[in-house]
Amino acid sequence: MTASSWTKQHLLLLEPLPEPTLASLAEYFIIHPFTNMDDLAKIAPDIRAIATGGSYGVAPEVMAALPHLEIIAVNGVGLDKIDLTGAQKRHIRVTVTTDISTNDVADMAMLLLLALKRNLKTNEQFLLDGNWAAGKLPPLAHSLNGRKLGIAGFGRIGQAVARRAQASNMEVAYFNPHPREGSTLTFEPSLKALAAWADILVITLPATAATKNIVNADILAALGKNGVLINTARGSVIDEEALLTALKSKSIAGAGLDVFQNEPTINPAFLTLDNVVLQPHQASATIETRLAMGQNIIDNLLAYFSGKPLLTPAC
Ligand code: 8YV
Repeated sequence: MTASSWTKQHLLLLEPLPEPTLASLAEYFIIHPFTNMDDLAKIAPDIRAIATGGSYGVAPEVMAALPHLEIIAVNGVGLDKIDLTGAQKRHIRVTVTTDISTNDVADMAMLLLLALKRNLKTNEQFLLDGNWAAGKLPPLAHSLNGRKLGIAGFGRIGQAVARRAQASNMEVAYFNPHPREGSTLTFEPSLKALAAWADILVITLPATAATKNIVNADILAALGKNGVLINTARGSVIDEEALLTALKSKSIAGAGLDVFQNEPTINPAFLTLDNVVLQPHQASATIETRLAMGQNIIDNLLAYFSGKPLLTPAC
């Protein structure tokens, strides 16, 4: 399809996209970056498509303000900030970037884990402070080799974490609503039992009503004082007050967190801890992956407005 044989539709942009993605998108759509509800009211009747991020989603009032909305293309895989039932009722299609970010997100889980276990932050500070040059040595770190890694949520990302953990010679088991067909790894139907078994608990669960605060004080107590928690899923799956208490009292050893409740204004108590590694929701934020995600958005939108099947529909 060429841009010249195409009638440009109006698209509401709710979250920034990479420049090259925006440039390609602009060949086919009139892009309206969201500013505020008053400005939106002026263009609302024209809008037929939305592009948004997984962590940003679509606010209910924005969806309600768009009478001719037909498709929401999500730059991510998380659907927790989108009213899917409402979309279905209005026959609004929703697409996600299925499987594009899987490996990067799994890499982030391992990065957080290795940074914690191998004292990456404190060792670098030690070097920068001149301690090494002064002939000192930092304390020894901890090995991943032979450790037990439990994965909560065994979809694509959970399985990609498992492959990496096995390559690091770790024992792996998983918690999931059901055993994953074809997997030879140990399925553990109880999250608490998995946490009690594991040295490291990696959360790759989707954010749903059922998983809200699923990692609570009980699970953290089961993980224990040598246990490490890694979260690359969504902040809502962890009871953050319980986690902060566990981290402050050292009743777990540490946490590697890429996601939080109330992003980006996260609970400031996280900033005061010495047993955490924190990232500003960067698991899928590589140039390669974000450009591929952007292309997926464009391809889905073009397919939809050409009457072709969606590439990666969520509904
Ligand atoms: C992105 C995400 O950070 O896939 C998701 O659901 O949360 C991430 O990949 C986000 O969608 C970027 O907008």
